[in-house]
This record gives sequence, structure tokens and C-alpha cells, in this order.
Amino acid sequence: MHATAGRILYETLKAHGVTCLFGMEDPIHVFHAVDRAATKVITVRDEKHGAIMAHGCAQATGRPGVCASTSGPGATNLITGLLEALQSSVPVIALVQDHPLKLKGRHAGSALDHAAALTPFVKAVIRIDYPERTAELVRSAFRIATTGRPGPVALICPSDVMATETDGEPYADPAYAHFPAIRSRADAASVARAAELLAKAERPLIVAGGGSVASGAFAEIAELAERFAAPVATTMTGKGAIADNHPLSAGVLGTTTGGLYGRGKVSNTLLTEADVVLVLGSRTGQICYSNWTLPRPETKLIHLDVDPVEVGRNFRTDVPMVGDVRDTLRDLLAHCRAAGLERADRGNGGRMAGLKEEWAREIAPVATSDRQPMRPERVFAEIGRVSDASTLIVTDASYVTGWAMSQLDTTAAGRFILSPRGTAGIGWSLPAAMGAKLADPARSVICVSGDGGFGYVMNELETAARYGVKVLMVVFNNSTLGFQRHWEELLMGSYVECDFMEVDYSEVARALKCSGESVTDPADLAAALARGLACPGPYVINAVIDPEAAAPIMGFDKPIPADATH
Ligand SMILES: Cc1ncc(C[n+]2csc(CCOP(=O)(O)OP(=O)(O)O)c2C)c(N)n1
Ligand SMILES: [Mg+2]
Repeated sequence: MHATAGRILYETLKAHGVTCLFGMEDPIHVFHAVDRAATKVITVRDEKHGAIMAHGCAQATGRPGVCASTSGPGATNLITGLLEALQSSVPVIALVQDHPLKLKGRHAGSALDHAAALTPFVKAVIRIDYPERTAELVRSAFRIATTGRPGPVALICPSDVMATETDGEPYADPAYAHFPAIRSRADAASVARAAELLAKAERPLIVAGGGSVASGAFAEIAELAERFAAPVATTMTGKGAIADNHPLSAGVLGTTTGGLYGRGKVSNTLLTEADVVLVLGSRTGQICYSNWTLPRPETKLIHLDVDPVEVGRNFRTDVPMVGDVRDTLRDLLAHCRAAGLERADRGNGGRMAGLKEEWAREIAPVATSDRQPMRPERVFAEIGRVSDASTLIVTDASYVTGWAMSQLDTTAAGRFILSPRGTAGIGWSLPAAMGAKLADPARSVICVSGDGGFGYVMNELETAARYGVKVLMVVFNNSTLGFQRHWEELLMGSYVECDFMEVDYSEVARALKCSGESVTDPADLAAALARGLACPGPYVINAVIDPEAAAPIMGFDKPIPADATH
């Protein structure tokens, strides 16, 4: 086609199936070329939120999300969102308007070396300095974002280049329109060795990380678990790799779920006791592997990841395997079938069932508590009752992550929860929920955040109202930076300036053209959630919770008072 480079850029995005574009109308020549019938343009209140919306959109659809910014401060605002995408392996393509090439070095308005500014936060920075190369470079961005370990890519778009008329072919390479693209498989020798170890194990455990969910290895993980009677624990980003009601599901591992009232004790105990552990698609981070004390050094470890630099990063590894989780497990299962390797009758369910019962007894007093201010576990119990396999839960960082990972169940394997585990930055969840809902409107989206985290992003409620983005937002309002406060108390003996004024965030919601209500009595939660889910637009529940309540983080143990009635 013969058109401006800006139009060719947009047409190439469209050819890749891009249905949402988040930004503030720059790069201007791209936005003015958008076919609004094919692509929803979402004008955001902060470019950071646009990057996060693109992240949510990518996770909801399995296709790269696209955000945009103007030059200078618009571009630097993207950084926090891009960093989370980089650390959590999510493909986001950021279009960054650059000052005109012909003004380089003259202190043009908002001039910045965008490539230098963004390089640490993306997989690649691509400059479009030649209009005739626009379509090819957009295809490169998709290829880089979706292959290997997926991640964000910045496309730098000088405004004079974008305005230039040129010739270009805006087609897509279909392989790179979704992720993971070009799946690799581990070698046959390591597959055979892994199968042998699993068959010989007495107490095997599968640890499913985020790569398991990203690769869609749901059927394969369940089949492998059943073949070897191996429980499946997950990391936080791996939640959903197996249905929580599957008898072999052990729940989320680590220190964030392993403390008082936390289900993590089930999976942490099984990981402690395991003799063979198969880690699938995990970067073996600090929290889920209990400060790297688990698995124990004597445990035999098989580690499969798509990124070779992650395999064996933190633990001595008996069988390193590099490949896509889903396709490599297909090979592993085929090998086991052909070799007759199976231990389905091993029967280790008793141990896990016992641990689960213990946890259920431990959490019951807080999950059913009628106390005011409310126990967060009670609020999560009520959210659990209105969620099903078609619900997408989006959590902010801080305490809501621990409560959600521990308490919420999905009855079918699949992507059930989005959480900013790459950086654990607060102020992420609402834009991520909006991006996911815009990309997949059929899905019911419930977003949970602390009040501190919500304070960063509440301006996007107006955006949600403007575009009718139906998200149910539950603000866990303890009028404090809860995690920070309790951490300071543990570390320093007291906390200093963590508390906020008491604010009813449902009033903020109404001022920003959304609906909402405040709930102080747990008896009112069920009806409030029902009203929120029935509301045709965004709805905010200001849930007033106990500032003393801590997530089930190990070492934070804060029991309810012994004289509490519930
Ligand atoms: C961007 C960012 N700033 C600071 C922190 C450090 N931090 C972690 S949790 C937390 C408190 C969060 O408060 P809130 O969102 O109200 O959740 P709560 O812990 O009260 O449930 C802070 C300040 C962070 N993780 N991310
Ligand atoms: Mg708080």
C-alpha cells in the first residue's frame, strides 16, 4: 500500500489482530489512521496504566497488547508497566512518539533519548527511522515479543517519519500474532531421564510455574500428575495450571501463603517431603521457593523452562530441560506411554488430604468471622462464592495477593488470576483488569486491591466509566499501608507514617461516574457483591477491613484475639 508510515504501522498492527490500543493519541499519525471498527482506542489517564492495560489484554487473549505514549515524560511513564511485563514474561508492544528526526540534537520539545531510557525495561528497542521499513519493523517487534521468553518491545516512532508517505506491505506473520510463538521441545535424552526419575520417585511433586499457564499445558499437567500420582503445587503465576478441586492440586507454594491461616502449608510441606520435584516454567524466585530453602538440597530436581538461562539458576539440577512446557510434556507423556512408565496407584492422597483438612480447620474462624472491621479472609470467602471458572481475578500486589492465592479456588484449569508478580509493584490491578475485560468482554472480572495500591490508579475509574468497562473492584480498605506497617513493626518494633485518613472509595467512584457502595458488616457482603456483578458498568465496593489483619505471610502471624466471637 502507499500511505503514511503511521497508517502502514497501524495496518500492520491490525493485520496481527490488535483490537485495543491504549494511550493518549500519540504517535499522532498512528492514532489518526486507526480503523475504530477494528480497534478500540482507549484514552488513558496515565501512560503507565496504558502499558498495564496492554499487559492485561495480552494475558487475557494470548496476543501481544499494544500501548502508546508521547515523547519525553509520556515515554518515561510507561516504564513501570513495561518493567512488570518484562519480569513476568508478557508481550507488550509500546509505540513511543519521538521528536522529528530532522530536529535531533537541537533540544526539541520533550526530546529524550528514548532508546537509552527504555532499554533496561524491554526485550528490545526498535527505531523506525526509515518510513519504508515500517511494516517490517512492526513484524520484528511481534516476533521478538512472542518468541522464546515473551516480553515487551518498544517501537520508537519519530513524528516526521510517521508523517512521510511511503510504500509498504502491512501483512502479519501469523506465527507471531500470539504467544508463545515457535514452541521448542527438550531433547529426547532429557525427556527419558525425567521419566525415569518420576517413575522411581516415592514422593514426587510437580511445581507448575507461570510458564505452564502461558504455554497452556493444562491437560498435559493433569495427565502427568495422574500417571505418577504426583501432587501439583503451583507458584503464584502458575495458579490455574491445575483445577483447585482436582484431587492432586496442592495449592500455591511459598512464604506468601505459608503463614498463619494460609493454605501454603499444604504445598510447602509436600515440597519439603518430596524426593523428586519437576519444576515447569518457573524462574524459581525467592517467595515461592521459601527464600530458596525449598526444595531441599537432597531432592532430585528436574527443571524445564523455555529460557535456558533460568534452568538451574537457583538449585542444583539433576535434569535440566529447555523447551515449551506443553509440547515437552507431550513428549514426556508419549515416552512414558511407550515405555509403560506409570505409578498411578501409588496413592499419596492421604497425606495431602490430611494437610488440607488441617488448613480448613485453621482458616474457618477468620473465613466465617462476623467481626467488624471485617476480616479480609471473610471478604475473600464471599468473593470465592461468587467466582467460578469463567471469572478472572485480578489482584494488586501486597496483602490481597496472599489472601487470593491462598483462598480462591478455580474449578477448571486455565488462566484464573492475574497478579503483578514480576515486580510486586502496588498500583497495578485496576488497569490490568480493565485491559483484560476490554480484550475479553465475555469474562467476568473481579479486581481486588489494597487502598494504598488503589490510590495510584483510581483516576482510571473515569476511563472505565467512559468506555463502560464492567469491572467489579473490591478495595480492601484498612486505611493503611498494611504490609509496610506490619513489616516495620516486625523489623523495627514500631511503625511510623503508614496510615491514611479514612476515605470511602465508593464516593470517589461515584464522583468519577461509576457506581459503588461501602460495606462494613460482613452480613452485607453477599448482597453487595451481587449488586456489583449485576451492575452494567464499573462498580467499586469499599470493604472496610481490620488493619491488624495480615496476609498468610510466614513470620507475620497475627492471630485473631482469643476472645473473638465469630
Ligand atoms: C510501587 C510500590 N511502592 C511501594 C511498595 C512497597 N509496599 C509493598 S506493600 C505496601 C503497602 C500496600 O498498601 P495497600 O495497597 O493499602 O495494601 P495492604 O498491605 O494495606 O493490604 C507497600 C508500600 C511496592 N510494593 N510497590
Ligand atoms: Mg491498605
